[in-house]
Amino acid sequence: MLEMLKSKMDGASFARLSALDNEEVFDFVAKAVELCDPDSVYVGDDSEESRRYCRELALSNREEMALNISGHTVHFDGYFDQARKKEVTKYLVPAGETLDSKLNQIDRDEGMSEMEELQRGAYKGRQMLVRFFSLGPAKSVFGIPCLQITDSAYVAHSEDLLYRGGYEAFKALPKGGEFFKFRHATGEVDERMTSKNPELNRVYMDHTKNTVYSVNTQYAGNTVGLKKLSLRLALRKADREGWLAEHMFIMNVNGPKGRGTILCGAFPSACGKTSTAMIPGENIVGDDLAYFRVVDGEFRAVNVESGIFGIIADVNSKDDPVIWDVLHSPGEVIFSNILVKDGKPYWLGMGEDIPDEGVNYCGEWKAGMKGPDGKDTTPSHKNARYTVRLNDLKNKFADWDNPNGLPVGGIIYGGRDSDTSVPVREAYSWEHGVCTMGATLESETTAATIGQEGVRKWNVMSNMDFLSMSVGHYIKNNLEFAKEIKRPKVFGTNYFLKKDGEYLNGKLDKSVWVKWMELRIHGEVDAIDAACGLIPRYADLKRLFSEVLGIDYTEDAYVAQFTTNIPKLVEKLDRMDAIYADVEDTPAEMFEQMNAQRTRLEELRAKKGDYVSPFDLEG
Ligand code: SPV
Ligand code: MN
Repeated sequence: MLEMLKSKMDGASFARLSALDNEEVFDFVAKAVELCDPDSVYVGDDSEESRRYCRELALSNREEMALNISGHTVHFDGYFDQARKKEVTKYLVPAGETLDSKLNQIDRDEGMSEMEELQRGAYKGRQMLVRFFSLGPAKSVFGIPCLQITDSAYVAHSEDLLYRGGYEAFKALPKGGEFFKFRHATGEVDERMTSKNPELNRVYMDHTKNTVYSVNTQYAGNTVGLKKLSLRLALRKADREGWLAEHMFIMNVNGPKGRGTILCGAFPSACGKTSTAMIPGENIVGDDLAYFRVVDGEFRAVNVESGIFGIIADVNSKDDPVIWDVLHSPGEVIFSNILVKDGKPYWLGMGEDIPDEGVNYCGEWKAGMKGPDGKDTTPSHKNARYTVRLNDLKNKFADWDNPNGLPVGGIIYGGRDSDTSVPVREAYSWEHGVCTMGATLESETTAATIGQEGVRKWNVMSNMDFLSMSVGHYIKNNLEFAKEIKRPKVFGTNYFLKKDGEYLNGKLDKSVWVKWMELRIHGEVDAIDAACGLIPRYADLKRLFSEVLGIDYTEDAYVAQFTTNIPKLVEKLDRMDAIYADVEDTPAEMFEQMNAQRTRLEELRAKKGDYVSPFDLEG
């Protein structure tokens, strides 16, 4: 086998591969060579030379094009390949095994033969890239070594920005040591290097073999193995080993006297996740994926990634100065699916005039053009993105890469809801928060999403798309995690409360909510019991609004934002009862917490009526 592999690669690549002395790696590489039939194979390590090789290959094979600023490139995905595709993302289930009936799945043998057919000969005329990365810090209890095989230099380049190198971790791996592996094949492409056969896009996950396959797609959410493909595998591994893999940002909030407190947050898309992680004056640790473990008796978290694959729409110089600066300075940045005119990138909501022609996700684009499906097009796709290294952000947390993780003070579950929940509230306990804030997380559809506006979508811990077990089992894992130690406080946020069609909060108000949470974690402010959690006192918010934003926070604003809306909160419990009646393995605790919340709300209603001002609660 090694002889066959040797014939496909140069001496340096072969030396790097054979130095690993790992049969499972050799087998996976050999299988890819036999099946996909590349002209040649490149094996990289953690060196700058390997990174440069992939970066330059992405340019020479036209998966990326250089932009005016040095180091900046643009990558395009096909018109029908602009996001993750749930319908074609399936678990390969071996005969005799059952997965939760709500998970998208296919018989393993059937799925494997379909995938092999689609990938057979797919690397002909191309070079196969073999790269090694680490999920989480490599030399750490959190780290998971990963092997990525792909014929896309854009995928490898993205991974060099988004993940820590893992070649040395593979070298140090004991015999039989566990790792994740990914085999992606670009498939047939057109002259723009985008899929000719997007209808044949498949993402198949073999959770029994820690392996994910994908084909006929370029979009990073389907191809970059370490991002969402790995999250499904990590959820299974975490389940086996008693830790948690979450779809959360991590940030450091600066408290009084130089104190820092780590908050992690799960927000479905378009609920304020990245903007919270990037609040001016605080520090970002990560914006998308977190692993939690108990380390030395503490609840600790690592950023699984080392970069950001962020939505670029609405990034502007005023609201997002840190990202804006990175996107306008020399250095490695991959823009994807934005509009390019004369070597300059443009995107929706950037706060500048956007040209009415250029090159974008449609190809040569002109304003008013319809897409191949007859739909209206936009200058830049609403899911257009930037890929950058965390180290390039001025507001990164200095200790973001700590191999022991960072001690977590609080967890936030953030939804989008126009009429039910107050802007910020604290759970009575870990269990109360996990059940009534995380497991009942909802997001309303917006004008930017497909379908009707204002429809509530249930999204457990914002991790729903990635669950590789039943919802009930996942909630149970959250409830049971870290039982023996002090758990973080849990908070619920909602930045989207409206009255008469107008938002009740300013965009920057979240800066105040995180400061309040930070003080609560250290027991430095009191709170008011509002039957579904603890809410801030007026005096504390008045002071914080003044200190943080220089705003005079009025009693009227406080009443409008923090009135307990009992009819709407009960409606939410009704919705959740109906949903959970149909969820397999729901822990009893879930129903207990929801019933207790209902009782508290009904008792409050009997005393104070349907709508209870926070001043009425205080009194
Ligand atoms: C998300 O959609 O949650 C993302 C981008 O972070 S993707 O890579 O598509 O998952
Ligand atoms: Mn995400």
